[in-house]
Amino acid sequence: MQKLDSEALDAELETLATWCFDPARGAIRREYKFADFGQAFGFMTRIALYAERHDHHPEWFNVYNRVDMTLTTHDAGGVTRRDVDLARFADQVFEGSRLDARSRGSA
Ligand code: HBI
Repeated sequence: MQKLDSEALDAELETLATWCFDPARGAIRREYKFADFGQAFGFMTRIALYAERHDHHPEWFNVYNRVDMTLTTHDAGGVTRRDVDLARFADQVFEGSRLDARSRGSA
């Protein structure tokens, strides 16, 4: 898979407003914050299952309720559609977990 050229990447980033491009890494990054560690780990579990299914894996750092995610395609040396798809999936899971938390009255 080919990395996105800067025009295509800019167009994707317009609709991924919470993500930023790290030119030094050739990667996109975002931070997620949850109510607690259980919520963060539940999120990571869903992402891990997606990653295995698509053979495309995030670089991430977790401490308690925070997950920092960095997406790049090592094989392509930059950001590809697979990273954009994973970013969108992660955002959907995150939004879903926030709605769940709200309906339980815990956030
Ligand atoms: N995950 N983010 C990311 N980038 C890759 O290039 C990649 C991966 N997961 C598995 C994978 N490549 C395999 O195709 C092998 O290269 C290990």
